[in-house]
Amino acid sequence: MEAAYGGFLRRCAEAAERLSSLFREKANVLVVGHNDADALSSLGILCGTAHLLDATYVAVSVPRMEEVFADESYREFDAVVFVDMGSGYLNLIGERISAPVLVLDHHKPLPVERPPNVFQVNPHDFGIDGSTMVSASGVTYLVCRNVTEEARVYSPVAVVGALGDLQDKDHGRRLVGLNELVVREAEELGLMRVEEDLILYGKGFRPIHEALASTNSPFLPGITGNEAAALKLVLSAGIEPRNGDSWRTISDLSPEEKARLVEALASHLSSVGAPQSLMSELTGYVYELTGEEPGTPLRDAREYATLLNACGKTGNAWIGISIAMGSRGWVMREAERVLAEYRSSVARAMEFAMRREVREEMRNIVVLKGGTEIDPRQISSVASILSSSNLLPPDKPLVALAQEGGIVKVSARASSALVEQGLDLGEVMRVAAERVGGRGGGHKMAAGAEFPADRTTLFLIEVDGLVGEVLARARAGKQLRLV
Ligand SMILES: [Mn+2]
Repeated sequence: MEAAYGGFLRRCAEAAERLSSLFREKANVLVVGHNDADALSSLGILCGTAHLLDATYVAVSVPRMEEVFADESYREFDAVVFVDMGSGYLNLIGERISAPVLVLDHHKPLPVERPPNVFQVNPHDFGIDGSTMVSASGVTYLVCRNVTEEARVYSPVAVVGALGDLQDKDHGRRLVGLNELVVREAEELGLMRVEEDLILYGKGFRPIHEALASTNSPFLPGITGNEAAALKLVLSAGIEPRNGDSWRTISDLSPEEKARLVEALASHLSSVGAPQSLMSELTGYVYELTGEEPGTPLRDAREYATLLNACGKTGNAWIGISIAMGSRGWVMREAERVLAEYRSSVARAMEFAMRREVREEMRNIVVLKGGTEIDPRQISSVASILSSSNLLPPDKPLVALAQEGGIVKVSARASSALVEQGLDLGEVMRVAAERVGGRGGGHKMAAGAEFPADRTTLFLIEVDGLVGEVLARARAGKQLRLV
């Protein structure tokens, strides 16, 4: 398998050499990342490796690139490493930073000349799809394991980042490509076990009905967010929810009980008109971190990702980075508190998003108008959850908006069917945002943008037009590039 990725892995080794010499020389290194689970995993792996080498570094997590350049403090460092960001900003980085820069990213790079001081590691440069084959945490891991063998302990954290970026798009929600290579290394080290099982949130530590009601990915109509309905479903499946004084968890169920639960869920979902495809998302590959305490959110890689995301999206990135580096104890207790608060605030945002009147259907897109009711830091979670529900027309991408101050933050999602027809939301967001004086970009299926709030209508018209144009031409059988 390694052979197929030879060029890319050699690039990782080259980046590792640069990183090791910076670390060995005790250079003052600034490490910058985004604030989602993949970014915090990447920051954790990189800082953990720096820590192993007793290197000097400062890590920051920022919601957007512009914040890095909001003041001049980045100039005080001997080198800058960007993780999970940077490939879309090579121009800006080259203009502003004169020190050596390392970019470890999986977003599609801009087709621009590479500034001489920037060394980029990006799977797209090697024909490897960065939206399904490897995330930033995987890239960072594949670099760091060349810096020191000891960094291999972070292989499970790399898997967490990939799942945080929803890269489990293969049949059975399996990770493939370079992600699979990392999974295999984690298994060989005895740090991970992969099994096919139910994929429900908190299945190892929550009461069964609570696990069902807290499952957001996929969104289960009538069950997600409704514990009473979930309990009714458990009872209707003939499953005893309690064992004496304590609640049973999904992990406690026998295979036969699990099968009954699946059957009850399937018949519930078909009775509410949910698509059959939903069931196939409920079972699949489960990535278990065997070195973690059973019954904690860190034991399951998808739940671990949710915890990191909660830290990043609530201004508590440092907690997530520390967890990913390996801190436990009181840091873990803080993380669990942040997670609980985050889940209830996302639940409130979802309740708002579910109201029909906040969604508007345009010719080619569906718009969710979050206004100031939805925290811009949570708009991407809300968009992900909503796009996995069956409430939206499958043939139109979702464009979710939230506003803070004079800035609107956008998170857009498209189905894989639309992507197969040629839609590239990252490209659409980039072009539309630039036309209204903002910035955008991302992946084909999931992308984002930001722009001044008074341009909202204009932006939506641009997006609607671009999506319509791409789909019409793709449907006519032609391949084209925007702009
Ligand atoms: Mn990422």
